Amino acid sequence: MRKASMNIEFFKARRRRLAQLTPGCALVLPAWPEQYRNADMHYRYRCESNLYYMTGFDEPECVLIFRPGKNPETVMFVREKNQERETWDGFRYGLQGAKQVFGFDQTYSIQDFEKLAPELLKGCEKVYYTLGRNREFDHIMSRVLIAINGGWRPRFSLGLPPVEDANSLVGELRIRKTEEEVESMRKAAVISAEAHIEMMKATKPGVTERALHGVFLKSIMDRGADTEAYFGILASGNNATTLHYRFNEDTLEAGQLILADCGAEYMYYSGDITRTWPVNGRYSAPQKRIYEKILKVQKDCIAKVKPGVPHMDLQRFTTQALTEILLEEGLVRGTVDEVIRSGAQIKYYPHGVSHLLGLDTHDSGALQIKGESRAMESGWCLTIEPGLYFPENDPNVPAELRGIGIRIEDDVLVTADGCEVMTKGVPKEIDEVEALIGANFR
Ligand SMILES: [Mn+2]
Repeated sequence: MRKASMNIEFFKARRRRLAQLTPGCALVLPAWPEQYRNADMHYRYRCESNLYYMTGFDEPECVLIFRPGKNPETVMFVREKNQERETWDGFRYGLQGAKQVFGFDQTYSIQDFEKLAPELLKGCEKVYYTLGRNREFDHIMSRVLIAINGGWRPRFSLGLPPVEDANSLVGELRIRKTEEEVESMRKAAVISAEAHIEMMKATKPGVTERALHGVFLKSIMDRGADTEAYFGILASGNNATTLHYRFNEDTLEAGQLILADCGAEYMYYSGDITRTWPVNGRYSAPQKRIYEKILKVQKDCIAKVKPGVPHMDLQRFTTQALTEILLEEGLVRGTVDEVIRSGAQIKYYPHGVSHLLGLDTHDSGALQIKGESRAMESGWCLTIEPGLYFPENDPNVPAELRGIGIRIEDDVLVTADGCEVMTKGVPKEIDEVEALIGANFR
């Protein structure tokens, strides 16, 4: 028997909060489809985060129908017990087990979803369902929605019920982390930080990007992480100027920097850290100069995180500060305002400085409301990750900077009067980083 990952009362409390927001409505959340290679090889199944957030249930092939104020209120469609399938794929709770362990009001077989769902959704003022994320289930859901009021024929049908986006609704809860979520976030952050230190210690010329990725995976799994939160980026030299470099197939050379963007997933919560360090243990003069400037921008940006500050201010600030660096280094011309107006800095700073972090590495929750940037609130978890990237084939880049890509990323929790850097365990000061490189070989 598997055990639920968090106290079931936490998930019940979330459903009570959602019920207050949506009386008379219904929420439909399907699991992700399972992934196969060659229709035969199985991958690890990763539960859908909204469904997990509302239930704590992490099996594939299930659907939640939550009907605030109705009886039964929490209805789960799950896989039935099946001895043969469990021999191959492992334990499943089944209808009885799911109901008992997770405190659902009613469970049905997933096989009966399409038959029973229209009746359960009938009379609900509004159905929260996210279209376009799960194409397979969209087809089922469109048939269910049409069936609720008796089909599509105008003479007999009352028409479709109003449908609104479930991800936005649940995102409004997910954006503020509760104390028990923060515990898992901190753990994911600490594990990720320690694994980055292990990668630094295992760095020397001749080691491969892949081998460092392996060091990261071993380090996080040794410390209780389920897996990595996203496919780790191990980008040496010019590879770091590819933002989502994923080949991880080169060998580290003396004189290069290695950019590692890796995070652990712990109890389904993400860490997300980037550090950039010298392969031979010493930053060259130009590498050091750019690194120190970006590090200052990153620390100044972290200092701006507090409740009430519009999240977009972080982007505005880093765009301004990184553009100043580009001007100092001769990569763009004009005044800061002229450069930003023309967008010339985007070539070297092409990404956002911060995203929400939680059950998903790019977590749910609205950062804008009606086109306006939203003010940060205590309980938000986000990344702070400025960077600059100078491709080696860009003739506009001064020769000494070509092939340098640097990003420094930490995970912060917004507190009552500022923020807590959850990933502070991994050094980013130059002397501290240099002291760790290659420590395994000394
Ligand atoms: Mn990130």
